[in-house]
Amino acid sequence: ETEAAPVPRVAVVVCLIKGKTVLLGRRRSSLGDSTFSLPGGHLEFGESFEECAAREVKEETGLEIKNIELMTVRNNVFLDEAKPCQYVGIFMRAVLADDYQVPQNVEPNFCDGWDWYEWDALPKPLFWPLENAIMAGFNPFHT
Ligand code: 8DG
Ligand code: MG
Ligand code: MG
Repeated sequence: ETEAAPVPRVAVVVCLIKGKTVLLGRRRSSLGDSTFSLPGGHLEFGESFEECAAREVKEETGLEIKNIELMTVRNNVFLDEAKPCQYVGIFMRAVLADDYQVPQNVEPNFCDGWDWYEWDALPKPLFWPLENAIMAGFNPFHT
């Protein structure tokens, strides 16, 4: 059996902000296993970035979001993986539609659970695309 050559894909990730905190979950995935990452996933055909952000956050956490905005774009190439891959990472920012919502771990096979973390005290290790973005100056609290 032959596999198709890899192609770059688009991922939309969401910095969901509540007060001084952001929502992170520990990944259960061959890519970045046990590191902390933002909710997000693959852009589907025909979707806007905002629609994808809302859908992925809902699918993974059960949360409804609003004020969804584009923050930055990153090119993440995973060459050291068994299956090399590349993601154009679209970083969005959003807030809860209603502050009383509590995140649910809707996909427990892919995530240990979601929690709010202070931006100045993020958990370690972060998923490296997120770590790299922060080292390059990404900060969802700066406009
Ligand atoms: P889907 O089937 O729901 O569409 O995808 P998923 O299972 O939710 O995919 P994912 O791994 O959560 O996200 C897709 C890719 O996005 C991931 O493999 C690598 C890339 N990505 C980054 N940065 C981040 C990040 O901070 N969080 C997430 N979740 N993905 C990220 O480059
Ligand atoms: Mg997903
Ligand atoms: Mg995901």
